Amino acid sequence: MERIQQGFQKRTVAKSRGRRVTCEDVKRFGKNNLFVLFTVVAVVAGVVLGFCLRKYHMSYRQVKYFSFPGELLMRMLQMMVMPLIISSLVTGMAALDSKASGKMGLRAVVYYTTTTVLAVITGIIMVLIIHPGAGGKDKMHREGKIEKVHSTDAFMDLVRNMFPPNLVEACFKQFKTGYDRRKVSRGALGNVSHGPALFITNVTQAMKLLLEARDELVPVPGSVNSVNALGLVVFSVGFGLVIGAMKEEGRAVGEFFNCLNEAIMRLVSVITWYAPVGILFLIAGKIVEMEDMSVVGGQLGMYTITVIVGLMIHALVVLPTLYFIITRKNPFVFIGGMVQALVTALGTSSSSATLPITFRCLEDKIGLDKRVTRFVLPVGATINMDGTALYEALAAIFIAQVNNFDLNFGQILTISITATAASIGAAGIPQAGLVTMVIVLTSVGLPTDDISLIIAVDWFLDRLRTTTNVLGDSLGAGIVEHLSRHELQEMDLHADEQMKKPYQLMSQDHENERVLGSETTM
Ligand code: 7O9
Repeated sequence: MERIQQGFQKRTVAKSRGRRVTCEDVKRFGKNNLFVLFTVVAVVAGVVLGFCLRKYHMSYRQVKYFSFPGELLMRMLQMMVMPLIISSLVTGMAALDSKASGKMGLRAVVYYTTTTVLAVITGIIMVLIIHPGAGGKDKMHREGKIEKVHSTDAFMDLVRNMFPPNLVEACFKQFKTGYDRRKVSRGALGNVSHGPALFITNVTQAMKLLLEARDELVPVPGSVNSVNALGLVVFSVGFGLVIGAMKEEGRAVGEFFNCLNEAIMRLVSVITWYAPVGILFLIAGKIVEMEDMSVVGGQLGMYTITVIVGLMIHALVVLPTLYFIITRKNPFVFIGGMVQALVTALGTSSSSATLPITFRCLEDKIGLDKRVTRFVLPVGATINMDGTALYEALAAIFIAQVNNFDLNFGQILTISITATAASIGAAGIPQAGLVTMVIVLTSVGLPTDDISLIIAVDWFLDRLRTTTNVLGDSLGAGIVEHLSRHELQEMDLHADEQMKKPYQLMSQDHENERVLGSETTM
């Protein structure tokens, strides 16, 4: 009981401000802020360096060599993601009893859907007000080829990916329906596929069948090389719940995953020291590499501005207001603590690669309860993508505008629903970026080839979407923690009666050690 109270005190003390200030505190504050400063300086330096180097017109090879330190950061972060999501979800679920996890899960899901719908509405309002598509598409630049996708197949792939038949394979492969051209004959004898009909009685009939045979695209199973995050999340949640329910029997495995999680987080704190360098080169490399931006004039320029304004309104007005209404705390203090994760999202343009840094910011800087972050963050990173939802709805309406295609209310509603669904399912759909956009466009009969009009700016807008996605996940964790505070306190108080408690105690004991650990790594 004493240890539990100590743990509880540690957390409340860490959270409260204006307490006795020790020399240690000042040092830690200085270091933390120095670090944020480093990260912000890295972005500015990256942009400046990138623009300075552009005039040297580097070759492709030189650009790749130049971005190497950035590539290394991406690789290091991605290396952490898989063990991190598995261990955090398993321990996060095991540490909660089924009632608490059910309630917390419900709150998280309500938050995800509300914010995604709000994001879509913001995007639609912005694109309707600014109307960036006025003037047609004839003079616009096109880039890339758009693959055709069948929405039903993409949806089935999503569901298939939730249940990977082989967990090891799920760590590097996703199921993706491919298409094959096959001769299919639909003769007088009914639907006959794959080869000659069984009852061909004469040559004329055979000839007729052959003439009527035509090529048809048939779906065939295939796969792409990318982590099947959705499958791993589904498995880890289920596994964690079962371990929690097994009480004493499941303790050993639970402690194993807890230790794994702590170890990974220590590795992450080592990586964070390298992050500013990596971010600098990621950003500079991208700026050196980018095509001449002269294509971004006219409608495409207006479109870019519309997306930026929409994302800013969502990230700096809608989400903070929601946070303030629910928790009555200053959202900008929260966002201030997240700077490092937000900058990493900007640099990497991947919310999953940013996940390790998001964890660190939320647990160490903002001091959220680990039982909440471990559960809410990986799920949020997989299904909550406000920026992506806003972007897809906005892009679809922009494409309608450049085609002078008048959308009625029903069609706008269809776009909202498909954009929401696409952002939720993105992680489960292989090569999601374009595929989800194609699905949104086909839902209202817009030409999918016109995605090539917006590809030129996608790399840039992707970075902003990712930052919004990470912010949405983080504020969500803050809101869910606030709403679940009573259950968490109750669990703290009754901890000694529960078998699962040792995980929490361990993690709280390590909390301080880790901060010290990360200081010594400097
Ligand atoms: C953006 F959390 C993890 F680690 F479990 C996790 C791992 C992988 C979560 C998600 C994924 C994943 O594969 N996500 C994914 C996201 C896959 C395809 C597309 C997207 C959408 O990405 C965003 C966008 O393009 O708008 C954005 N780049 O948030 O990462």
